[in-house]
Amino acid sequence: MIERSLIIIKPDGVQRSLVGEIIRRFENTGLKIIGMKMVWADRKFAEEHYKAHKAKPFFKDVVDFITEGPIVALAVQGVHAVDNVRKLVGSTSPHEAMPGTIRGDFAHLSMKYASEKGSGGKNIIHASGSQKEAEQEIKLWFKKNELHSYKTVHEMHVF
Ligand code: FUP
Repeated sequence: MIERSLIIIKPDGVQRSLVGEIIRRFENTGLKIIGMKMVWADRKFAEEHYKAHKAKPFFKDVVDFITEGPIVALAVQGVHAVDNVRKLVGSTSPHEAMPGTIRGDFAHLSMKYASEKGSGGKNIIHASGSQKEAEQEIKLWFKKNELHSYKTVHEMHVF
């Protein structure tokens, strides 16, 4: 039940200075940050990250978008981490994301709007969709020695 999940604060989140606000929301729940770094991904790396979407019409747009500026990658750990992170992040399309979620609070566009504009959907954040995806993504984004094992006070109170 203790899982890990990968979170990426995308270029729009970084450029809008939302990094602290976003990380605070995960930390507040007691999820443990076990890895964190700022990276400017190149196209090859971004294409690997989005390889599941290779055949989709928006593939080039999402690769363009995630490589347009630096991003912040985080690996977090906790009980049902994948679902808990997705809950805090909200629906993929910000216009459907509930208030209180990161996408619902800080964005409002739809994927339809983004497609018509010919751009990747600026939805601030990426979060792993399943445990399998999380493990693959953490392996892609972090080397073993960039992931840390330590105790937080939350393990006494919320785990
Ligand atoms: P999510 O798991 O919430 O990141 O969403 P998906 O895996 O379905 O989509 C991957 C990324 O493609 C999302 F960030 C949103 C983006 N996307 C578009 O830019 N346009 C689309 O029409 C659909 C998805």
